[in-house]
Amino acid sequence: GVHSLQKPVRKFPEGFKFGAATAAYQVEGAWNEDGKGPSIWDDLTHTHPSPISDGSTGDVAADTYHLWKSDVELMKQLGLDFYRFSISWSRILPTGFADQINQKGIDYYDNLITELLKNKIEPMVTLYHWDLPSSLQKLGGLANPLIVEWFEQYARVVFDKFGDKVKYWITINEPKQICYEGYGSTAKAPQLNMTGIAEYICAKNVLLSHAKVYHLYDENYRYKQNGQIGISVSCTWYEPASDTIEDHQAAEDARQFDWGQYIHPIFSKTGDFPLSLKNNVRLRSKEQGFLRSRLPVLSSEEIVYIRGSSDFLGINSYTTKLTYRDASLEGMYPVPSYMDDMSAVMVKDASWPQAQSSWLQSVPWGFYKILTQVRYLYDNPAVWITENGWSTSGGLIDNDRVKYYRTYLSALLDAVEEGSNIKGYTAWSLFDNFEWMSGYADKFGIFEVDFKDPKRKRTPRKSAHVYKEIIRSRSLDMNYEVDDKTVLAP
Ligand code: PNW
Repeated sequence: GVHSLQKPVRKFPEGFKFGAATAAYQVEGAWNEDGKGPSIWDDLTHTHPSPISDGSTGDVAADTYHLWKSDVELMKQLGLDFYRFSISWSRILPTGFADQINQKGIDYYDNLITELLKNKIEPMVTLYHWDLPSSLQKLGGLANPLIVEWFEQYARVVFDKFGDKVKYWITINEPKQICYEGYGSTAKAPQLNMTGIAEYICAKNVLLSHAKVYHLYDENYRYKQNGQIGISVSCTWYEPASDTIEDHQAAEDARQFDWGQYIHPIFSKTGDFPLSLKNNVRLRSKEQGFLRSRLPVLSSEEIVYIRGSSDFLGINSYTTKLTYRDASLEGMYPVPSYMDDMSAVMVKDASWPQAQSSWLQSVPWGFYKILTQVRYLYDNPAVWITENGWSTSGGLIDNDRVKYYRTYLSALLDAVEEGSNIKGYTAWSLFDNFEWMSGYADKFGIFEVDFKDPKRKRTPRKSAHVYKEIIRSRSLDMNYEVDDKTVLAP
């Protein structure tokens, strides 16, 4: 299609920023060092038998807790404009509450942030990337509405300690993955597995937690710290499997359930959950004998409180799925369930390039469609691509990852040229890391990490060389070549 290689060299707009991302549990290690409290991912990975496919844990991971200084040196050589990482809540507040502040945890992040700034790399900090303090999970975690206050108290400590140096904040990484995968299924901690009920309760609490911390920053910190604060939402493109009206509606429902559920309340003019989500869950709930919709109501005060509560939209985007409607859905999904409420079926297209991760296929035009839809539906908000990347089973000559990055960046430039207000792009990931239930088998790093080496040696893959040149030249040159020998014998 149009997302082609017709122009061999394309320039990024003036001021466009390039970064790379990690998340605390996936890279830090030091799970019980220097006073850190346990999180739900420590608890899950320490269960016997292990639920992680390779039996691994994040106990050591890429050991960035000890290697932060040399890691910043690698980032500098790569030329990063910014580094996106997350703070481990229980590393700085071991009980989850602000009664005990763990100074060694504060020092770790303070050292990292100071070293980044010394090297002219802007820190972009995520407050919550899935590692809830265990104590708060005992109280129900994100199913307890008090999470809003707990999250605010944590954010206060973080803004007080680091807000003079950090100018880009992300409250929450990927509400859908937190709520559906963690509370509606067993795909993530805490494996609550109460679909049809728990992910919707979680959704309301996540939106209110996000809004609370946005308003906290906006009212009490912005005037003196002058930063920006947003949220990162994962956006998959759902393409109708055929040209029937039914399949188009199924794809639209899937988009509204997947990301409209979180973006619409914050970024639309009207606020609140999307209409199709409210209608689908209400009708199904009634048929099933529930006296109220399983989707909690947002009061008019809550709608106003959430609406507009973001300076920018962070988009994490990886892939596309074909979507069709199956009128009967006979026995396909449990009742009640999120999947049954959506009544759409998602499948892969065998012709799309397949990554190591089973859910991930390369579909650059789907990324373009996400960016175009977001521009159209939400009045062209400021967007940061806060994650995008490709997994392999390993190896330094990662030509498929290079191709993925180039074709997705080209699709991004198509959207920018049509008017999308995209401020920056973040590669997931800087390093190979603990890929949740897949352990260390799915490798997303532009730097390889040797997990058998006690020193966790890092080596740049071909994609790191190519990304470095994209950043240096502020442009995308499809013909720029890196010699395999340079990669293999650095
Ligand atoms: C993200 N999808 O999750 C997470 O933020 C990272 O921690 C993780 O390591 C990375 O992607 C790779 O899995 C995803 O809908 C969320 O396709 C959603 C999707 C994919 C990944």
